[in-house]
Amino acid sequence: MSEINKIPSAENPETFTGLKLGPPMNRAAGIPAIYHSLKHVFGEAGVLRGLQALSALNQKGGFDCPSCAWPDPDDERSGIAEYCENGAKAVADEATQKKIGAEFFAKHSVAGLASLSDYDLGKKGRIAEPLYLPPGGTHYQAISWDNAFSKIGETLRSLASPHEAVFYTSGRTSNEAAFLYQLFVRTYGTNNLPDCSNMCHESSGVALSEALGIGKGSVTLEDFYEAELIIILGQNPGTNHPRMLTALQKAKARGARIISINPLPEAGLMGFNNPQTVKGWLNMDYALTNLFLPLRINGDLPLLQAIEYFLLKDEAANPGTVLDLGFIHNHTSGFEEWRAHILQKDVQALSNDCGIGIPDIREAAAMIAGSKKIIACWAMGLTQHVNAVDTIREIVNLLLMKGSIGKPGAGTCPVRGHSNVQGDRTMGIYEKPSPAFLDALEKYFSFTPPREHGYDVVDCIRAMHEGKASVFIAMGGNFLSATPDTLYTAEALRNCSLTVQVSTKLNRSHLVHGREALILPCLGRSDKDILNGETQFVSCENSMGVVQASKGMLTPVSPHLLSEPVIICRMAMATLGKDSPVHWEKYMTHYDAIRADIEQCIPGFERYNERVRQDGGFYLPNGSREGRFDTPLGKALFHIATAKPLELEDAELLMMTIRSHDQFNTTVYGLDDRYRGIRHERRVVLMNRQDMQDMGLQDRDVVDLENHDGGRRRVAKSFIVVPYAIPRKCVATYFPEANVLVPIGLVAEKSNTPVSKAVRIRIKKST
Ligand SMILES: Nc1nc2c(c(=O)[nH]1)N[C@H]1C(S)=C(S)[C@@H](COP(=O)(O)OP(=O)(O)OC[C@H]3O[C@@H](n4cnc5c(=O)[nH]c(N)nc54)[C@H](O)[C@@H]3O)O[C@H]1N2
Ligand SMILES: Nc1nc2c(c(=O)[nH]1)N[C@H]1C(S)=C(S)[C@@H](COP(=O)(O)OP(=O)(O)OC[C@H]3O[C@@H](n4cnc5c(=O)[nH]c(N)nc54)[C@H](O)[C@@H]3O)O[C@H]1N2
Ligand SMILES: [Mo]
Repeated sequence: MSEINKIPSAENPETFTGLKLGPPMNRAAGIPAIYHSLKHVFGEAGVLRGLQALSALNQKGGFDCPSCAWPDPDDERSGIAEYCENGAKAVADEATQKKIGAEFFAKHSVAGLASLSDYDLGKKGRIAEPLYLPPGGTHYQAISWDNAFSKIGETLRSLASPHEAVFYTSGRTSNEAAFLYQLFVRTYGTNNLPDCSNMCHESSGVALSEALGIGKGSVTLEDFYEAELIIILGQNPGTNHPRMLTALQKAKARGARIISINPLPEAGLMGFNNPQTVKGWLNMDYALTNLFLPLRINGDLPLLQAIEYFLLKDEAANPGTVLDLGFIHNHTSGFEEWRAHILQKDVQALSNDCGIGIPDIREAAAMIAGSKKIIACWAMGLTQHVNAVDTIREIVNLLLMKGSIGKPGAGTCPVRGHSNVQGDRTMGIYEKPSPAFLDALEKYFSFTPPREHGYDVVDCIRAMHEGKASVFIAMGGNFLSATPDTLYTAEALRNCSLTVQVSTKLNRSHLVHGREALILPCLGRSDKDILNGETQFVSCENSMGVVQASKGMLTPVSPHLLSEPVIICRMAMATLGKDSPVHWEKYMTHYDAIRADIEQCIPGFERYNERVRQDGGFYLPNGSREGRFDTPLGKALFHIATAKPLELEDAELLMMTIRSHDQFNTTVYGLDDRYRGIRHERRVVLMNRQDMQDMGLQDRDVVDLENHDGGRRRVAKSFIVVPYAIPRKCVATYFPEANVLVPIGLVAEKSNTPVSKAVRIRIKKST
């Protein structure tokens, strides 16, 4: 077979792995979770290496879990296991002893590898040496680090403008690497710094900054233990933030109640067997949710407004019993206009729009009315919608009317995804940096940073598609598979003259590439990183603004790996030469030198090198946590929004793309979604039984999914229909198999986040 003209596939192959269905579970974790985590770790890393890694995971002096951004307890940490099943899987994935180098790539062409599923690609092992794909080449081949950096430097210097290059970051990058990366990119001359946050919590950042003056959440872990009520919207913690269940369990034991707002009855929201306690081992579980509201996809804004309507009515009937009038008066602005707006709503229409009946809405309102300390948690079920920013501001409205921000036991909790996505933003990975941040860089490093805003994820895809950008460099991640409109993004990447991926593991972004391509293999979180004979550590910021050290301890699988900070320094030196205002060599001798300069440029990092060495790290300042709102008025702002219900045509359904239990974003660890009872298959579409009947579909029929937004026909072929407890007209598929259907033009207002949770689709039986 001639490989030369074959364009590698950008999509997962449309093959089935053999679906097995069981009943969905109503409890998360327990003994099976321990079994599954150990099986993964020992299978990949071997027993000794596996035990070595697990014993250091999330311990003081150890390394930060590369999975999610949920915080570690400040005080007591479970001596044996301060991690969860999915953290252990993430470690196993990274600590694997399998590796692939030039020999492997000489045997396997790019087109051949593209015919494998993400699951099979991920199982190949760690990338062991730098690799280069020449123009017209069919196979990656070895390249020296020096030559790889020269090629990047020459290409970047040859561009007509620095704005023709794009520098992506995924959220595992440490603070140290992130600071150096943005510094390199800005001394080179552009703010083209798109990151995974653009697809993730960008909507939260925008909403919270506008309303409260800081784009981060306000609560700490301790607040959970003091809360009276915890509201969880659009989040599946049992799978994506399993250690949050421990916090919820402890909160419940101290009397908190929980409202869950989600189209699906996710196992982890319903109950929990804590595998770190004796009771959990004995299967004595905790029920978690007190009130479950299975709303329609994107029904959150009307639901929140309906709840607020009843709260305002109750306050009017019994003045001073429901609202925190003192807080509203002293700390907020815009309350009266907002109240008038909510009170003129037709509450029955709101109920119809969200799909939750009035009695349940009243019950939620009663629980909120009776609580003084409320925490609201949310994740992708809220952020990846057209009106995401409005919805999150409505959550803030609800908390503000109750005075539930800026006091113990209460506040905002956007639960972050990647383990250092929040820290990367703090370090300046942002296409729209603030003038104050740029001023600080300008002053300390004596150069003129670019002031014009750069491209975010969606804009950079368009720019590459239109030929306005032609070099794409990624610090981690899997850009092709994580982004929307897979085939459009593939065209964009193929338009580039050079694509560069700094990676640990093989993924589809290595296979859909520019005219020339480089893969630069780096150390992961668990790997030992030695400079000048001294083991280095890096640092990360978790979802609650705690900065902590992370020190890997495993021997790297190959001597040819470099750390991310070293890769960035060498890339910068090869590009900027002697004229660089930054002394890059210094950073490659000891990472203390990086932290010393971060301290000079970013507020909150005073005595960074000293404080990061304290057990448990340190908290960054957070105005909204302290009840100080750094908005233009110096007050927290109420916001008026109107829900525009998504009108579906008769044959249309609304699709959300979600994570299964056996994946971390585009890394597929296994084929099971254990809690949902779906095993050994990922090409499934979860549907309401009634909708199936109306459409003449049977259990396990094979269907094609189609979307037609913006005049482009998008088809995802061959999905197996699975009946599921999901509201009418709503369906669910897995990310990234269904990303091919998410239109590039369908983005959230203000945050430009791809709308991965509300895609209009039509379903046709496969022929
Ligand atoms: N094991 C594991 N851990 C992870 C990840 C992973 O892939 N695997 N990914 C990490 C990352 S980067 C992130 S951002 C987080 C993601 O964490 P989550 O946000 O929990 O991830 P999703 O699977 O996208 O789940 C979205 C949830 O929102 C619900 N939902 C969908 N649409 C709506 C809606 O319109 N309204 C409401 N109320 N709910 C809705 C879905 O039913 C689902 O329960 O997890 C992080 N942690
Ligand atoms: N349809 C749909 N699309 C989505 C989402 C959704 O819910 N639905 N969620 C979005 C969200 S929330 C996010 S955060 C993005 C995620 O987007 P990304 O962050 O781009 O994707 P990941 O799958 O997390 O990236 C995995 C790759 O990172 C590399 N890697 C792992 N560890 C390291 C490391 O330590 N250093 C380096 N340099 N590389 C490393 C490995 O090569 C691995 O293959 O996807 C978004 N896309
Ligand atoms: Mo994310």
